[in-house]
Amino acid sequence: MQIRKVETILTCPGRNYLIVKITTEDGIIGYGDATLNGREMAVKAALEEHLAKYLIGLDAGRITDIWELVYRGTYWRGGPVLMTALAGIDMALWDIKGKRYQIPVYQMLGGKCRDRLRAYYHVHGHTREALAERIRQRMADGCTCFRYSFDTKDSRKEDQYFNQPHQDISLGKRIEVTEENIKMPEVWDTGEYCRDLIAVTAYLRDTFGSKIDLIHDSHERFTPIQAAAAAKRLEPYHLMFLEDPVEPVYTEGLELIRHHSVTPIGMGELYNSIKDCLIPIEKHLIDYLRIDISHYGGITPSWKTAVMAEQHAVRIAFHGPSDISPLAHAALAHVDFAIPNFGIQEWVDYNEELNRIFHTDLHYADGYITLGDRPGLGVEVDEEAAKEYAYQSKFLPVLRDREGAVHNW
Ligand code: KDG
Ligand code: MG
Repeated sequence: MQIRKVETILTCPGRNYLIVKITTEDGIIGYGDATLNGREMAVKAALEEHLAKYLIGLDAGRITDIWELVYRGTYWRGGPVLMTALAGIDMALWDIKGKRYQIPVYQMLGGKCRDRLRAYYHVHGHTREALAERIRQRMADGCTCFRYSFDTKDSRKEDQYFNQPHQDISLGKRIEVTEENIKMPEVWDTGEYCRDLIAVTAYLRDTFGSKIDLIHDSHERFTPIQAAAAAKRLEPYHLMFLEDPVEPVYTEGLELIRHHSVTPIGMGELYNSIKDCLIPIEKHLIDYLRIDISHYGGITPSWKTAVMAEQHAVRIAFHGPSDISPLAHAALAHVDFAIPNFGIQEWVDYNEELNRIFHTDLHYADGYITLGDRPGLGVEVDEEAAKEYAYQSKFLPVLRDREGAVHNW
């Protein structure tokens, strides 16, 4: 199982995805996801120019040793670019090991703890009625948990509202923009947002009662005291969790939120290492850990962190948006199935192009995800199809407040 080749595949079936492909001397191929949206070329260069040569000739089965080698053996460590590159390598090695021994990754992590994973979808509405309608449509497919977002009443009055290149209204997501739109302003006003957040949440609870669970993502846009106030005011509406209320550096801010409110807290898509979540987990400042398997170094550290979180009654709700590839969704699902403290899984629909490239062993139906028993990650990658979708240079949009100052993303 000596590593012969480490390659990357960059493809854009709608969004850009970076795949790591590792081939062993005996011809086993493993794939991993190394997608970091808006920074694809930086990760690609880290892999091809700086990391690949360390791996050639090593035993692909020594996953932990290779993880340590790349993480701290090569000195520069941490941060989203390097941890995403490492995640791609790590996932590809788990894929190789599973294929070598003909077992799925979840079997190597102790086997399944559950038969299916409860999933949630994003829903967005430019009015609260439109939001409720979107939820009803999804409920018809069996989904019972929603991460809701909305446009503030005031932002709807702004001229550029219906021409927002940075917002995919149907997906309810801020998305990458092309170069010509890079300077287009996206205005943010925390006061308006906070006022509307409480009103929209009350409306949804009133409309749907306890038939659905609700998650709201604040995307680190609050200061700690603003977050504490919002969490307190949201208490009557029983969120499953309030996501990323503050920036990861404000660990004490999480204490402040806890001090004032019992609204459950989810955190983690910006964490890059176990050290980032150590205190939040140990002090039980969070209830759901939302690390991103592709930006956190892969399966190896995510699984270790999940085990640690279990000791503190923190549940895992991996970040699972459309800006990481189905390879990442497969990797996180293998971990989800193998841990007792699984919470819930963020889920997305794949477009036709994506389905042409990635053939996963994951199946969504009636609000739940199931996983088959193909070896490794269980994802077949059609490299010829991937070549048909050339990389497109795209940029993350920027938020500015009403004075024109940069605001948290
Ligand atoms: O590119 C950033 C996205 O991954 C992020 O905005 C999605 O916050 C997100 C979520 O919870 O899915
Ligand atoms: Mg989020």
